[in-house]
Amino acid sequence: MRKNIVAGNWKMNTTVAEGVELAKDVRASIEGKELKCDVILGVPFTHLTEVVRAVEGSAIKVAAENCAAEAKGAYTGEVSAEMVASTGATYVILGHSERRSYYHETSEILKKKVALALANNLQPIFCIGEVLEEREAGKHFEVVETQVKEALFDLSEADFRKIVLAYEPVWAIGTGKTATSDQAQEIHAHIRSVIESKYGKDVADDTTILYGGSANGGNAKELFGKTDVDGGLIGGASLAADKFLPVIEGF
Ligand code: 3PY
Repeated sequence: MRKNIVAGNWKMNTTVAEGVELAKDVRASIEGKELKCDVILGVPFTHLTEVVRAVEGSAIKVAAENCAAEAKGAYTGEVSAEMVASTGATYVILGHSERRSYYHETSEILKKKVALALANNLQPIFCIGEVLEEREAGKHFEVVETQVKEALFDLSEADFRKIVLAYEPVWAIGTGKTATSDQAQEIHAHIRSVIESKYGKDVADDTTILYGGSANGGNAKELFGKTDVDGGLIGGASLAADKFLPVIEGF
């Protein structure tokens, strides 16, 4: 069954103490409310254990923002999927455009990360999206299609069903620009049709596809109102409970 999800992506923000406070504030803000979506907090590695503890017993789930492409060993500074899972986190954000562009993460690397995440019972929130020049050249459909096919289409149907996709147009990340809800709908529908071509209609219908890129309390309702937009991966607006709550309530 397709789920609605609102996931925060804290990126490289907050100390551990600040992150725990933020997690507690988000928890308090949703307590007793009937939510129409699952809520996930994507937090830095250093925060995972403490944030998992802070949200224990609530409906909130925790995600890492990345994991290593190797299982274990001499990879100084890396954090494996197994380590992430051992904190109690249940999701991992993979392939965010900041990772693809600043850390040169290719589809080949991401494929390994996805496999390790799944092997450790972590659900990938897999990000795809085009840069401005690609959109202006009318290549956005082709770009996201290639990103999905290259990294995910070797998965079995059972494993593909564990993937949450997040469409994040790179030109809308940290720029204050958001895709219009019609632009989001058009490309989400395309992504769903690409999934259908490989895994069939049931899987395509059941796949959660989030929108990301300057989504906030002001535009969430409009975006989430579209048939193929199943929630959001939220950057800046996830860094304060009073800004995140209106997004969570955007359904
Ligand atoms: C943004 O909202 O800017 C994001 O990058 C979310 O991942």
